[in-house]
Amino acid sequence: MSNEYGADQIQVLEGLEAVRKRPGMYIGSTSSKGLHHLVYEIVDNAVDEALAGYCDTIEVTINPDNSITVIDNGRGIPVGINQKKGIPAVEVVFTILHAGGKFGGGGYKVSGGLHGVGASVVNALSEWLEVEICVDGKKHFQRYERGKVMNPLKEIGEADCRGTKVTFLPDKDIFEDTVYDYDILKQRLREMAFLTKNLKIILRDIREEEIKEREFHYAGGIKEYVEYLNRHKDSLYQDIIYCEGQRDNVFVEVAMQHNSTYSESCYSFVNNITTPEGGTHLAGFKNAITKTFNDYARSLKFLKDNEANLSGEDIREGLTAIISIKIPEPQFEGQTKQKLGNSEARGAVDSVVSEQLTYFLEQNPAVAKVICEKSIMAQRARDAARKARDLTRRKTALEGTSLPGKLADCSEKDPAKSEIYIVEGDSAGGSAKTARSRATQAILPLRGKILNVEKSRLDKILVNNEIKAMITAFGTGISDDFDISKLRYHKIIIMTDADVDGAHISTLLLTFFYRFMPELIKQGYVYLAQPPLYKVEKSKTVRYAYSDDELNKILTELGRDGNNKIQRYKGLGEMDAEQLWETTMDPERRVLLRVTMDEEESSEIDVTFTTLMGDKVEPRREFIELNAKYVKNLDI
Ligand code: 28F
Repeated sequence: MSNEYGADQIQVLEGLEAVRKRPGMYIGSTSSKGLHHLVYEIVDNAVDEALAGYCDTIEVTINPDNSITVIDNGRGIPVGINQKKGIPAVEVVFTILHAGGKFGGGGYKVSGGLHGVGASVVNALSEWLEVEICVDGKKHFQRYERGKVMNPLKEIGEADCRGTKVTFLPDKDIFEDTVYDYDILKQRLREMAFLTKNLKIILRDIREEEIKEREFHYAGGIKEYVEYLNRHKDSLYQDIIYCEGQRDNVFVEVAMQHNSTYSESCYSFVNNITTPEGGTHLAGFKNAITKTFNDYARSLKFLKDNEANLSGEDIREGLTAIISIKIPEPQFEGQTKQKLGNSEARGAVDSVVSEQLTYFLEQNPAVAKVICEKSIMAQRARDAARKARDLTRRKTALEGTSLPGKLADCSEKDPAKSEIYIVEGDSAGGSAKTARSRATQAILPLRGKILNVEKSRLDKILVNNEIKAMITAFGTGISDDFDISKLRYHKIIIMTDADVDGAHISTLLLTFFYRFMPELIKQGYVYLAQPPLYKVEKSKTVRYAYSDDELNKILTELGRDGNNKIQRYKGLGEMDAEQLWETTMDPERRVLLRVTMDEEESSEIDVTFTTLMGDKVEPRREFIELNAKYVKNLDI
């Protein structure tokens, strides 16, 4: 290494050494999430170049050694000497920790939208990183190892195009696991492509002989995103309502469309980063649509003078929307730093949406009428639901919290030590009641079909007996009344048959939790029991298999002669109480799958549930057949 690098190098090393010492501070975690984050950091820089208007294609390749190559066709990172540091600008980008690259508790970058932020962090956490820049007909190259410069930037030949290519191998000393997941990258890159219209992102996986490749390119941007999110739902009208504009240095883009379901799916983004907790931009959007639709409904007499205003919830019933803003200096607030705080964002979104939505409604009276009518229906249902709820509240006030009759409660009163099994069918419920450990395990049998909450409004949901039983048993209440501190069991275990119907019932239950008690899932209180598929008997030995693979393994172990008796369990009902205890309920021996959700991926979970539960029969069947994948999507 040449001498002139010496002085700078010391300072540089100090910076990147800090990243290696406390990687979590910079990329959130060193789990799989952090590993994938490295790719997003590099791709972000290429996307910034696209947003600046100089690049239209980004290629991401997962190489056979699990290194990643990202290529863009932008201007190329500048190679000239940076005046302040006295080294090439590209070396500054990769070796000096930029002030902007800070992470809050939730793992979100709080950047000023600067080019190159994050590249040095990726470099610090890579065994090696190589950058190739094509600019002015020349190709330049530099290699780093664990953040250290291995050679002065050098020219390595001619170039007939422009752009930046970065290849890096995540450091095995830093990351728990260094194997990339194609589907995770696919998800995020698709989202990035939706959020940046006209940008083409190609993902390629060349690890296996059979190469995987996807191209994401959406001329319609977030309009196409809304179309995609509604793809398995029945939309109430053809058009996607779209607003775009700039106020106070805030660039605002909104796309929305109503569907025939009763739930709301609004996703907000700031500088292409999702904000699961919303913030000022989302508040501005909600305010704008509430005001605009009420004004419109009044002026066209959909709402009479003596009738109350539509609430925001009424208008957003069945609404899918993407709110995407670009802002120079985003400020994030709240415990997890996921909530946008900039007040100018509220005004900007409100103003752009109010103005353009008013115009749209005037131009499209048929669409406007459909939305007003749907909102008025929602308003009536909400009134009815409130009355039903008041009634149940009054009842509980009078009777105390009377638990449902079907519930066989446990004697333990400490929620942390208590669990409740939600069991499909009366007969299995009976076995479970006999089998259980009374002290800590409560059993709630559910009769027949569970109401599909995707297809029902709140008023209908609240009078459904199975749902009422669950709400009272859990003790938490639902929606706005939900209070996690009142939860009576810290394990809610769904136990259904290991077949397609059982999977369907589990999904109906999960959908209900997800829509009305999402905290149960977010805080990890919901589990799926795993009943065995087979019982294998050989003389005195009894073994249970939970998958076909396991069955094969057991048969091999026991010897594949004619003396194995194999029983296939078609349902929980075929097991007696003792077998049920041994295989599925005994805390010492059972396997439970915890249901979790990643807030950043909530738009995908949403699709998972609607695909299964919505009105369109075909995608549902397809989905149930792909059950294994569904489990994976839910990250169980
Ligand atoms: C594969 C990853 O990182 N692409 C990038 C550029 C372009 C410029 C730039 C990047 C200037 C001084 C910071 C070029 N020409 N892909 C990428 N493309 N960074 S990163 O500038 C970096 C700043 O230091 C660029 C004129 N202005 C900017």
